[in-house]
Amino acid sequence: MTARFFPSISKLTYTGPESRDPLAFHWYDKDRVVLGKRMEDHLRFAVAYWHSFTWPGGDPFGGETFLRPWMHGTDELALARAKADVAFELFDILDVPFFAFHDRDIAPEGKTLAESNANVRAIADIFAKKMETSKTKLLWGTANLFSNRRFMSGAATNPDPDVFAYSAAQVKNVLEVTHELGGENYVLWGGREGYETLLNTDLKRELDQMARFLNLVVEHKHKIGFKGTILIEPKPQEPTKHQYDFDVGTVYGLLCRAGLEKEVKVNIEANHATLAGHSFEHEIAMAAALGIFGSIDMNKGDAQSGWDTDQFPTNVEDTALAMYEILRAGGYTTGGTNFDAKVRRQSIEPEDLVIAHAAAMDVCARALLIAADMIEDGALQKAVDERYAGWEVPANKAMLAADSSLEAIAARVAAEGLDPQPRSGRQERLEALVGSYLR
Ligand code: XLS
Ligand code: NI
Ligand code: NI
Repeated sequence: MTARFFPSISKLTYTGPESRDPLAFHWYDKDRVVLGKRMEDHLRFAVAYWHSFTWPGGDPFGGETFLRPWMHGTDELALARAKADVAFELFDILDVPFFAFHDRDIAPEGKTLAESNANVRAIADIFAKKMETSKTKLLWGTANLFSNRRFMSGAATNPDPDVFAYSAAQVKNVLEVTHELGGENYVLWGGREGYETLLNTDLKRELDQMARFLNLVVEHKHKIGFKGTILIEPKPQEPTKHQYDFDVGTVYGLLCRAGLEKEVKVNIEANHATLAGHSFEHEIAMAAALGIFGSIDMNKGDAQSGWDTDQFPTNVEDTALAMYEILRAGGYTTGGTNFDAKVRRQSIEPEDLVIAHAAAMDVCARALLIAADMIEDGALQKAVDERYAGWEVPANKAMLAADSSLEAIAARVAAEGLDPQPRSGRQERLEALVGSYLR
């Protein structure tokens, strides 16, 4: 393969909203200060290794379309090294601060776990070397516990204890590699942690296995001194019919059951929210309300198809509503905006990969500016504050205190002759207000 995969494309720069050059930023102006913070530090963009460098462009009806040079050859480790070169070339062109990977994205699977782990380490060493001079850091690492056929009945929730053990050993390796590379988070996405049919499933046993597995991961995190955040990525189904980490609310229940609601947070993916029957902003707001908001997998689904199409975001209004919730949650700490998104299988040119990311970064940047306006103007928050103002009255607040009782409350209703009068929820007025920030 050629020394460079994107020979005619140099580092993208900000050219302003007037320019129509697709190989430039029109809204993402990384040093622009928004609400007291640089745009780059707000958005913390990451490129996903799997979609951009490992996925060959197949679909259920046909195979590879991309014919990437690093996917063809016999020396698998040499190909993985070539892939790493291309990855850092793209990171540099996009000027992104982060990337994310699964162990199986970056290095070939060996004949034994020891061999596979050694392959992962060999490529991680190459990453470490590249990261000495590159600005791009690791947002998160994760173990692929779903592709190999050994995981067909789950990883931590497999009926076979040997698979539980194998999964634990694999996570140990990737967690350690993530730590050594200075990763800011470690992700667990349980694609096969669920069931196909209840007829062959011991639900309680599988939930217990999952809870213990999560605790093992957290215990090891502390043992090795990893300061990053452990994140669970909710998804309702696909590949399994039902996944235990269905949505943010369900994950919170699992965490409480495992005693980990203060230890583990969530990585929320837009397309997964849609599949669960929620809006993206609902999932973010729910996570914030429960104190488990961590990071974002940014993408979008297709309104007409009910699966995880992982498209790059293009809708500014939807993204602005998500950004508004992220800002209300206080923004990211260790999290970031990871493009868990892939170009369509007909987009076979190298520049398609660059343009997809650049355009998506612009959508997010524009959305951030709109969301910042919403925050700064304060009219939305004011409307919410007014709606709940009654709860600031001491006698009302007292109803929520531990020493209140149904008798006391009932006595007060009788004594004061309370007769609640409904007030408008003013939804259209607030939607119009949101429209005004989009102008
Ligand atoms: C799949 C998930 C996956 C996770 C990482 O639907 O989004 O890509 O982000 O395992
Ligand atoms: Ni994802
Ligand atoms: Ni996904």
